Amino acid sequence: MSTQELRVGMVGYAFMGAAHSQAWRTVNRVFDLPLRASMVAVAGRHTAKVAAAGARLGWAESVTDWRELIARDDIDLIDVCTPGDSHCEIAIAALRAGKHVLCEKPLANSVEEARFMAEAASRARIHGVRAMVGFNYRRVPAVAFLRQLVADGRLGEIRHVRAVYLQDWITDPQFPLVWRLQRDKAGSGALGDIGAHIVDLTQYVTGEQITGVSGLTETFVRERPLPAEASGLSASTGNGVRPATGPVTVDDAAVFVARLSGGGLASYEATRFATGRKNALRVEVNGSLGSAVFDLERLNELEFYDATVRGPQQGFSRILVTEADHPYMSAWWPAGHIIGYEHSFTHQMRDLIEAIATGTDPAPSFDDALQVQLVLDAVERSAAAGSGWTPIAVPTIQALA
Ligand code: SOE
Repeated sequence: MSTQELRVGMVGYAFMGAAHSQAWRTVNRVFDLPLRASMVAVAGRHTAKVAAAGARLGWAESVTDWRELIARDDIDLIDVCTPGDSHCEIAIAALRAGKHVLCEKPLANSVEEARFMAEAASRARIHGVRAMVGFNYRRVPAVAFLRQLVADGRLGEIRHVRAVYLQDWITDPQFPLVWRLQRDKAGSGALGDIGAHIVDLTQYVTGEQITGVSGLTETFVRERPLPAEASGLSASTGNGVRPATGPVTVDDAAVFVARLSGGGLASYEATRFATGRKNALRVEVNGSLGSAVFDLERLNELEFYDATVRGPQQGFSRILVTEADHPYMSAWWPAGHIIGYEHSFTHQMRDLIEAIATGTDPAPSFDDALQVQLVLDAVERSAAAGSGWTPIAVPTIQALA
């Protein structure tokens, strides 16, 4: 166990902050690494809330201004776990101060911001400062294994990729207008929040890039009640006053098709209105020699179809990705003892610490995430332009007669 520390400051402490904190607490207890992460301080806007979160999540101190973390010389890395509207300012300030950065996905709320961030990361890299983006699903062992199978040619030429990321947490029209539903804070809706994951993941496992898209987006519920704290009303609105409402300014769902740099075709679906689906991410890759399927709800498994196998036994096999020689698994339990969603974040921190210690660039980089941002932007522009959209004339009665 190294005694040299990697001193971390985290900004934000909600869902991703909690997931990252779990990983910072765990990583050096599972992996033998050249650096030991120390959880120096967490920053948040509300004094009492960030102090409570810091104590619960394992941070030594809590502050109410993220700029304090960047000014401190006892912090080496800034972990950005805030809504997208602050990624750019915080990450660039940290990089300019010579601090490594881990930034949650999507990188930014716009291509312009993403470009600024990628440029800042390139400049900082000259001084040995590293930057990485939190596309954590790359670090699920079955996903990393799928990438290996493709890279080893086991699927042959990639013909089709189909990826869905399905949630349903806002199907109730009374769900309040939280920050993820506001463009100025989130940049986009399902497209940037969960669509970014399947764009990155499919490019990662295939080693190919999306070269063009045609897409549709939709906002099914366009007006929602303001959150109690925003509307100034008590949560109960006990006086019977109907809570104020506000406009939803992002997509609820996005579907798009794409061409891949290797010549294949891909389809993507990212929605928060797939009623009954809670966090259903599924990727299928069809190649000339075989196919593979990853399903987050069975994240320890990979379905594999080997077209080179002849005879009646040919079919999809279910590979349990828990052997010691599967990615990351040697650090955990004996084969068959499965891991969970949170382990992908621990693997993410492992790879980041390893890169910083060895002076190499962690992946995905800000440049990788800029490319994802370009895809997201292209989908939005395609949807807005209605490009490639051919309406179907509604048949008139006499035409049917
Ligand atoms: C909400 O959609 C969310 O928390 C995403 O922001 C995460 O990136 C995803 O992994 C789980 O769902």
